Parts: sequence; C-alpha cells; structure tokens
Amino acid sequence: MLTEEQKNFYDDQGYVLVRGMFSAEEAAALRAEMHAIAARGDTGDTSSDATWDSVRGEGTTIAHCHDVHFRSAMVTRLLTDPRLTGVAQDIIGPNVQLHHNKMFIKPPEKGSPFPMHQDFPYFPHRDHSMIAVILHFDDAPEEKGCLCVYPGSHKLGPLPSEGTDHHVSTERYPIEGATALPAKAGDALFFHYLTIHGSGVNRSNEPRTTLLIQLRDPEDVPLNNRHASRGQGMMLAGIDPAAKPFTFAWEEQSA
Ligand SMILES: O=C(O)CCC(=O)C(=O)O
Repeated sequence: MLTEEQKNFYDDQGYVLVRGMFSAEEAAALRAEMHAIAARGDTGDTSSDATWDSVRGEGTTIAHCHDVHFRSAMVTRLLTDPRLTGVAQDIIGPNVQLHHNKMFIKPPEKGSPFPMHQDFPYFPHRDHSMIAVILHFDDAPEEKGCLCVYPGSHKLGPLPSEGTDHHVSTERYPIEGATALPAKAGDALFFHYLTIHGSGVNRSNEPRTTLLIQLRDPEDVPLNNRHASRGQGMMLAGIDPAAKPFTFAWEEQSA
C-alpha cells in the first residue's frame, strides 16, 4: 500500500519508487528464475534481442521475453502478490487488469539502452489508466542503465513520437536531462504510461534483471487492437465489471 505522501508524489510526478517490496531472498529467487528462462532460450515467439531500432547497430543487446507467466509459475504467483496489486490498486482503483508483462536482462558492459519514450503510442487507451511497474531482481545503479524519467511529464498528455520505436524527440528530451532512479534488488518502480522514461546502456560488469508488468483499469478502452498478449485481461485484483461472455479463440475464428 502507498502512504498518502507516496500517493501524492505519484499524482504529481508520474512515478513512485517503492523500496523493498520484495526481500533480498525473494528477489534472488526471481532473478535466478529469469536467468534460467534466458538460458533455456525460452523466449517463445518474441525475438530474444529487444534492442530498439533507433539504437540498433551500436553493439548492444538485451535479452527479453513476453508473457513470462506462461513460462514460470513463480511469475504467475507474483502477478497476484498483494504487495504488488495493493500498490496498483492505490494508483488505478479497486480493479486491476493485466495488459502484458516482459522480462529484460541487460547484459554486462553492452546492455542496450531504451530511448526516452511514453508507452502511450504502443497501446493507447481512452482513459489513460495504464501504468507500468518494473520489479528489480538485482541492484540497478546508474552505471547498469537504471530507469530515468522526466518527472511530471505525464501531465503533458500524449506527445508526438518518432521512428518505428516511437521515441520522443531526443533534442527536447535527452536522457541526460532526465532523473535517474537507481534501484535495489526487491524495489518496485511504478509509473504512468504517459511519463517519459528510458534507460542507458549497462556499462557495469553485472546484468540488470527486471520484470516489467503493464496494468490497467478493466473499464478503460483500448484505442487500437495492437499489442495483444497471452493472458491479457486477467484480473489481478478486484473484478472486471465490463466482462463479456467468454468465447474460445477458435469459436471467434469460425464465427
Ligand atoms: O527496462 C527499461 O529500462 C525500460 C523498458 C521500457 O521502457 C519499455 O519496455 O517500454
């Protein structure tokens, strides 16, 4: 749960870093689980390197996989952990729905950066209820390419985006002008999908291991049908007041 002060901070700044949501032991176990997924090459239908187009060719890579709860029961349990969903409820409201989740491992010395961007262009929603939470499974100091944000930028609304990876203007919003948010293993960073964010290269000699979960109010309305994912629509807290009768995918295809 957020304190009143944390809630006000989130409303004003568009992010809140919750320290020690998970213990060092829990973070270590989750870190091992992520690295085991990567070692198995269990990245499903997503490409194993998530380096963005606008920074490709600079010798960096980043291991990733989507729908991590379809690969690991530990992650399925994590998605409904009340420590996580409680904070999400404080931000979104009583009903919290899964949009998607993805693991990132930024390898040592050459872990890819994420250009500064808003998440809005990837999955725009009518009411802007969408948030992200990044769970840190090892320490993410600045030299590891921790997340950086432009505080308060969620109040600017959707901004023009550039390139195939939809980053914001690099002249207007350089990463050097953003606030770095170094985190420790077990910390959880929540931010609004309009908050401008990104991260630098991992120049350290250790990987940076995270799980990013995107959550929304089930009554919010997606403005396009891009970015579908397995398990999208699962309720992680509360109920879905807008739930429609269930149909299997093959029934929809044959209808
Ligand atoms: O993990 C990071 O450093 C940022 C990831 C991100 O912003 C994204 O996937 O949209």
